Amino acid sequence: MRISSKAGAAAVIAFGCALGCGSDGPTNPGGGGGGGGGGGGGGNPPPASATVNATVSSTFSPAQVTIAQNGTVTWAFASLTHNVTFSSANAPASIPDATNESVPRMFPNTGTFSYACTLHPGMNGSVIVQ
Ligand SMILES: [Cu+2]
Repeated sequence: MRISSKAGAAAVIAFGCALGCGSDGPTNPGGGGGGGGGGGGGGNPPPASATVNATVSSTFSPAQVTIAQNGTVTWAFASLTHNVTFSSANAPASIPDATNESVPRMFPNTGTFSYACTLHPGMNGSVIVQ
C-alpha cells in the first residue's frame, strides 16, 4: 500500500499593494486661470459739431475744439467784425469778415487746422478733426 501524502497547496497570498499602493503620480493642481478680458475702447468719440465764439474782446472761444471727421464747426460772430482765415492744407474755405452772424464750416478731412483773424493780430485758434 502506498500512502501518498499530498502537500497542501501552498497558500498563495497575494500581496496586493503592500507598499505604496495607489498612484502617486504628479498631482495636477487644477487648471490655470482664464485669460483676462479685453480692454475697453479709448475715451469718448469726439462730437460731431462745435461752436466757437468770435468775441468782442478779439478772442476765439474756445481757442481749440475737437470734432469728428465730417463734423461741423460754427463760428458765432459778435458785434465786432472778425474773420476766420485758415492756414492749413485741406482746410475748408475761410470765412470773410463777419459781424453778428453764425457761419458753419464742415471738415471732411482729419487733421489739425489752424486759423486766425487777420484783423486782430494774435487772434487765432485751431480745429482738430479726428
Ligand atoms: Cu478779429
